Amino acid sequence: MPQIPSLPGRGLPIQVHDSTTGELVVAAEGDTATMYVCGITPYDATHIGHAATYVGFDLLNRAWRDAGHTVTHASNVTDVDDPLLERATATGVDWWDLAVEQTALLAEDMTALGVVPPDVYRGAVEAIPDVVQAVEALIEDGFAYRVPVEPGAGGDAPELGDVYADLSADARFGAVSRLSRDDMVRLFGERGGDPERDGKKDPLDPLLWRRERVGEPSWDGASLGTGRPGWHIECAVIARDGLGLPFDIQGGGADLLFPHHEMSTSHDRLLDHGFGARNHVHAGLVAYQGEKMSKSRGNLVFVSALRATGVDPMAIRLALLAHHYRSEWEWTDADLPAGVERLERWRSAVSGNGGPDADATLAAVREALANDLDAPTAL
Ligand code: 5CA
Ligand code: ZN
Repeated sequence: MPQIPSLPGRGLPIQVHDSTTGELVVAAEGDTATMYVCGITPYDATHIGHAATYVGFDLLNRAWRDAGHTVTHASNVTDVDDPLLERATATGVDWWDLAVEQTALLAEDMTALGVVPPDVYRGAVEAIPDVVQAVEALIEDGFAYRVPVEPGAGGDAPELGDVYADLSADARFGAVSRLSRDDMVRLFGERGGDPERDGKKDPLDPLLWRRERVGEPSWDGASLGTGRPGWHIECAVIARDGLGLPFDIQGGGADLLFPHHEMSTSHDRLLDHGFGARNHVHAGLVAYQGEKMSKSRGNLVFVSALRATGVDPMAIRLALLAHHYRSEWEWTDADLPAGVERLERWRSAVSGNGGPDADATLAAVREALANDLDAPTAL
């Protein structure tokens, strides 16, 4: 936990861009403010894209505190999912060792960058009993159904099948991203979904519980049978249990708007017979060498590698904050030296005694941050 300085006076109400309406909203209206920020899938952490997203939401956390809110910030670690298992198999390491090592590295990097840690922080694996109960409740209510598994799957109770959410039960499905049906089907296939799976009622119906498969880890699923959780229900349950429903903001990188946040909000709506997240906020994706920085493409710049060169992590933080959280930008060789130069200039400026009155600067910084966290202007 970094030391959080308190400043004289109070910040303005913070407006942020809601991805659903495209409009600025004051997402937290009461004394408290709640946000769920999707955490990493722990392989190949922490690249500059992850760091930009987490520093962006850290700015929201700090701006909210400065505006007088008591903040509760919840997050997860997707410590069992297809991409993690695939990477472990491809590199010949134990999937759990990989997850533990990369989760620890994220914590080290976030600490170095001064990111205030989440108040509620849970792994997919530790949330399994709660996910199982939630999926059982969805089946009970008629909001989820079983799909037969292929021969050899499902351990000693193959007849139980995998479980999928029935999106037709949620009249408001689609209200978060407001995408066309064609776009939804395309993105679902590109981002971890299985539109081609036989036996589903709708190609978009998302997996809630995947039965045991040979060579994959599985856990006791009570009436669901042995297996592991789907991705969206993991975040829906951790957010619900950590923050209560509804909560103020669901956040992450822009790649999570659909299907992940559309689906997890839908799950929370059905679980609560009401609401999920009130607002959705997304950080722009950072590119490198002309393409989105991503684990699957491998065009990565690691925070830990930059730290290993001896650079002050606060220079990395400044390099990230020089870009507006919503902009899509490309990390280049010029970013880090600019952060280093700014840090040196600031440190030398404040190293003497005295100086001009800071009131006008503080007011201007608060005004910039209240306007959709405009960090470049604030810097
Ligand atoms: N575990 C899931 C979320 S539940 C996941 O998306 N993990 S991740 O490791 O792929 O990404 C972690 C966070 O970093 C997500 O919020 C994601 O949107 C964000 N992110 C990933 N790549 C980039 C990028 N190039 N630029 C900005 N943010 C990114
Ligand atoms: Zn998530």
